[in-house]
Amino acid sequence: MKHMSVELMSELNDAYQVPEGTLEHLRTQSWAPLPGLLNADTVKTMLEQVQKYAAPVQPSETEKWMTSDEYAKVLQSHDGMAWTDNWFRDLALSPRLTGVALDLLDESEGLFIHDMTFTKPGHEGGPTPFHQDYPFWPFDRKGAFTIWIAMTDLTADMGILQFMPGSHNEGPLGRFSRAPGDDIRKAYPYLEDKYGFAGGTDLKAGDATVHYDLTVHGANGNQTTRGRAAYTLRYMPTDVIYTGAPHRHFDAFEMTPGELFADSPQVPHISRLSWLRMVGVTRPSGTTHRRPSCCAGLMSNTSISAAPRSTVPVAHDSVAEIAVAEWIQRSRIDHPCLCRR
Ligand SMILES: O=C(O)CCC(=O)C(=O)O
Repeated sequence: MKHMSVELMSELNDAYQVPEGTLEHLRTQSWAPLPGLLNADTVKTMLEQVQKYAAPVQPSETEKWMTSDEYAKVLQSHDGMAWTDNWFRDLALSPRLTGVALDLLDESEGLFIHDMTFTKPGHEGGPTPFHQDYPFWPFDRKGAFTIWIAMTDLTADMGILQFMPGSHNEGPLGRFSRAPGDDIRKAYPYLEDKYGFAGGTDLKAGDATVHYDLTVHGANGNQTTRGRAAYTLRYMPTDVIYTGAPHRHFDAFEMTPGELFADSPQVPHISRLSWLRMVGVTRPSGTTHRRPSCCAGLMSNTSISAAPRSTVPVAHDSVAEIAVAEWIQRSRIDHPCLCRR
């Protein structure tokens, strides 16, 4: 499958300045806005890529609710594109998106784990029942989050994602799916009064929100005639262990319960290296590259010289300084695995 165009890639090499207070907002409110994460041209191309190339989600035995006609009126999805299509891989591992993910993880390294579209059909697309994501995922701990990106201009009456602020502090509340009627509020009627709702307001194409895997979230129905299209990217910390709970996307990784996701060749690592590449700084001479096992044979260990100071754009000086300091301190680099399996 084809890679991203140079023009688009150069835009995705541009840092997104996460608005001040975003991490604090996420930690206290369970979600946060990321206005203008991508520009309208990028999401237009993204929508075209989805429509042209992506296959609809293939639910597994444990997710039969996703195949029902009722569910098709709530959401229609594609997922795992970044595991089959270089275009989506390039997007998910771009400096712009990995930079945001690392800022939200508040770490210098993390993992990219999943991508998925969520289109709520026009002509009375049903509401998305409120739920948490974590109970469906084979993760031994919390910490993953979803970046939900509007693929066109969206208005509130299209059923934009809403969040219960503070609800991630409840811990896992059990499996409530996105199937019509299976709403977490039925089992926990107190949630609505305790937390209320946030989000759900108009978004421009390329605006995004982020929510934790434990955040209780859902959406109203789509009262317009236009489909409400969103693309999501999911990232998580490096210390999460695979539990073996069935899940159509993670099953394909063929992991052993108890294994670190970080050790799976199917799971791309993200690190501040993306930033280093972006600002034109490369490896100091004499250091070697620690390769994930999946890339063995595809790349050779190399010694690369640091780029001349003058290649670092002035606007990114502070970012470059921080990244270089972290890099030298760690004395080794993991890099996103770009090989296909
Ligand atoms: O887009 C929607 O309505 C649901 C999305 C969702 O549940 C998620 O991003 O975790």
